[in-house]
Amino acid sequence: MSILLPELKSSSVITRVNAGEPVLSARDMPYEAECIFNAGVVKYKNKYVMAFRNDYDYNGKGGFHKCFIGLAFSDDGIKWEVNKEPFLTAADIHDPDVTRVYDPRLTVIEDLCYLCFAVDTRHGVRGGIAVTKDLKSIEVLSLTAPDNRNMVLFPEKINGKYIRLERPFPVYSRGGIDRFDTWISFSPDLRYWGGTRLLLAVEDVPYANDKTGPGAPPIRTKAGWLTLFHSVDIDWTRGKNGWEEKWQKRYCAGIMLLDLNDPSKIIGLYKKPLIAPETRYETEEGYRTNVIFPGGMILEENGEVKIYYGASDTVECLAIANVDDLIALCLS
Ligand code: BMA
Repeated sequence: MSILLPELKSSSVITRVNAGEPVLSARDMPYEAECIFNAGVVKYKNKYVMAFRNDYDYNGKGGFHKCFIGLAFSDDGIKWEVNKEPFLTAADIHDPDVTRVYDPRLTVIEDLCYLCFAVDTRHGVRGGIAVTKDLKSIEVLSLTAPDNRNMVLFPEKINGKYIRLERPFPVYSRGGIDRFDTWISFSPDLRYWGGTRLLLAVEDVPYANDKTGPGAPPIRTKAGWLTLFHSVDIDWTRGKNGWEEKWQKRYCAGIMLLDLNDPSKIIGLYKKPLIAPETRYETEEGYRTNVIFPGGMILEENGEVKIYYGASDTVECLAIANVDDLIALCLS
């Protein structure tokens, strides 16, 4: 197959903080760590809080034996102090079927901090939702049926319902290949979910041919819910990249606007990537190259938007943009 989408560039409204150097990586960790990435970030109790994934103990064959979720705190969203202990391990889920926990996303709703995460189990991949008041102990509220992950919660109820975005993996019905889309579901209590609808299909994104999935929890703006997602294109001519024998996918960050009162309606979608892999950390170094995986977005009072993303499944990076520029892209 020929190269389908050779040239993808980040939008010029984006500026990479620290000239693209990571804001958090394995060298900042107080414990054994190899890959620090795919973080969720919120402001909670006057601090920036980051929950990140730590994969370590490489198995020599394209994977890691161990993985947990760690926590870091910051006063400015740029310099981070890491908690000495892991925040959430597979054992903390108290389900013997769970083997790994990863890809955290954080949302504050009415003064409580919610954590969405993925778990690998012996019977499939599931998406979890947990709540914490103190960022020490957590209560797991729900786990989806397999296979599902990449869940994010909206920061407020809409029409009396909690809302989440999610990414099931329907392998039979989409032709036996990756062809995975972003869905939206509703809940009265964060435990029971329904009303599920398709939100963003692969074919809706001009630069994707493989999958789309939720990125950071959406943020409220006057124009609509500003919503990041990840998009994936695959090219079978891509060969060895990073540490793996073969890695033929590319992940970009995309952006769209959802209707404030009915977020199952897309009211604007930028037709090109917001962030495409370009820097050394994003394209050359790391475990898997060419992966931008956005998981946190914060709107500051001055209109600056901080976008946190995992780069190459190895480090955590930060880009900034102005909220009006992001809205304009979605409506262009
Ligand atoms: C996805 C998830 C992410 C990861 C990405 C790229 O399917 O596993 O955690 O960042 O692949 O490897």
